[in-house]
Amino acid sequence: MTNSRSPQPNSSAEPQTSSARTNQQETHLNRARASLRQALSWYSHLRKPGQLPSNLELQAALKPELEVLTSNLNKLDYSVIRIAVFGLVSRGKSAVLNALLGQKILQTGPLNGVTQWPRSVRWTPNANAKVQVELIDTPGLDEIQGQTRAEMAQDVARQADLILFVVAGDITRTEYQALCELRQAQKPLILVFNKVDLYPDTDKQAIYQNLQQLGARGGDRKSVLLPDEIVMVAAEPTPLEVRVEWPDSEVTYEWEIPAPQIDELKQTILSILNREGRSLLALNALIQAREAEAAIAQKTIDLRNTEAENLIWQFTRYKALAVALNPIAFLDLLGGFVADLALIRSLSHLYELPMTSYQAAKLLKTILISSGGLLLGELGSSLILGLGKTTAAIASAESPTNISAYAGAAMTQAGIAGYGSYTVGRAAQVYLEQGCTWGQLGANTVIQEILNQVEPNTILYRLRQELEQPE
Ligand SMILES: Nc1nc2c(ncn2[C@@H]2O[C@H](COP(=O)(O)OP(=O)(O)O)[C@@H](O)[C@H]2O)c(=O)[nH]1
Ligand SMILES: [Mg+2]
Repeated sequence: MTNSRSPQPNSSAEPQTSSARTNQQETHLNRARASLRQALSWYSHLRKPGQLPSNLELQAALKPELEVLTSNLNKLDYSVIRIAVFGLVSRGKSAVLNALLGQKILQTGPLNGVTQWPRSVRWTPNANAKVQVELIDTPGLDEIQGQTRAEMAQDVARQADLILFVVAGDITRTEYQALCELRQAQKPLILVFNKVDLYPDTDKQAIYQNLQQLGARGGDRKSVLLPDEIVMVAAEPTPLEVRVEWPDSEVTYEWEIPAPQIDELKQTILSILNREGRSLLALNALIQAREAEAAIAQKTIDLRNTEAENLIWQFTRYKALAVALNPIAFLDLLGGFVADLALIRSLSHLYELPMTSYQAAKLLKTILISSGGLLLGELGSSLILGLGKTTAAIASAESPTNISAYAGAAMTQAGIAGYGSYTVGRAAQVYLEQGCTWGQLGANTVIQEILNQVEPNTILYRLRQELEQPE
């Protein structure tokens, strides 16, 4: 008898061996790099000065986005993971980073405002790490006010690949709000419960359980935190006064600084970095690239708005005229189709957004289908009126009175065709605004690729549901 078991297809949900995982992470990094390189070459070389009057202005406007693309590509090339620390004032954010670093590099202190600006420090967690880590210290979320605070937090969170949120006991309302806001950044987050040396064991456990419950209770059905994303540390334990008895029976008191308790956090971070660090890095770079590309498209479209309007109208008139003057049915239909295609090509050229003829044709098809009724009307009228027009044209050759019949059919048809062209132009504008991140090696495509491959036990897997929701 033959073996009834058939070989199982290698599903992405199955746990992988560590070497397979390493390969996969490497692939993710390479795909992200390729995607960013493609984007950079599209956007930095296409916009040469001199071709259009607004080019210089456009170049200046796009500088920040091009910088985002460049800096993310660098990050990928050097595999630098950014870990940012957040929390309210004096929770020990700087102290936690110092404890990870193993030396007191960042200033800490009981006074508010010791850390004024985000600061970053290189960390080499272990000798054979495949990634480099940059630790980013920030001021307390309650130290800077209003708009600046929100901007700083957003900015740092956007750049971070992993977020440490430091609390020092039961969480306050402000902290909970800040935590939820940070979760919006859709980045992996570890809740660090610091200063555990200040609490007796029972209190410590009670607070830990509170934090767990709070994490599980997140808004809109999603949990804010999983239990293994909460870690207890004592980054800079309070010095203890110890009594020292000397051989000559003299007694003195000395301050002893207990060793920090930081190993569990270090291990948690290391295992994340090891398991999915490079994939997280790739994904984050792609997400930032996608944002930058959307901004590039938007700015280009805004700056070229007048030219685009003119172009659309020009094509609309041209198409209407071509359709009206063409006496043969089907040929005008074809002519109209070609005109729409040319309009899409011209628009993408004007915006200098990447679009091949193939993509333009596909886009036109999508538009034809999605704008249904109106364009069907156009097609229908092309056929019926076109046939009528052909008949009228034949008839008008025999009798001059029939010319008016021809003209009537032609005018109606031209009006509908022209309007159709206008719709196509508008739809193409919208598509170009959002569409160039799709397509081969487009940021969205590669993001999907990576997300489709993540394993169930990873942070990425958990982020997937959130990331997959359309923006
Ligand atoms: N007892 C105790 N105190 C700590 C611990 N970590 C930090 N601190 C103290 O908390 C204060 C604020 O620390 P700092 O790192 O400057 O807080 P930040 O404002 O969040 O950066 C300092 O006086 C630290 O000595 C800890 O684990 N245990
Ligand atoms: Mg600080």
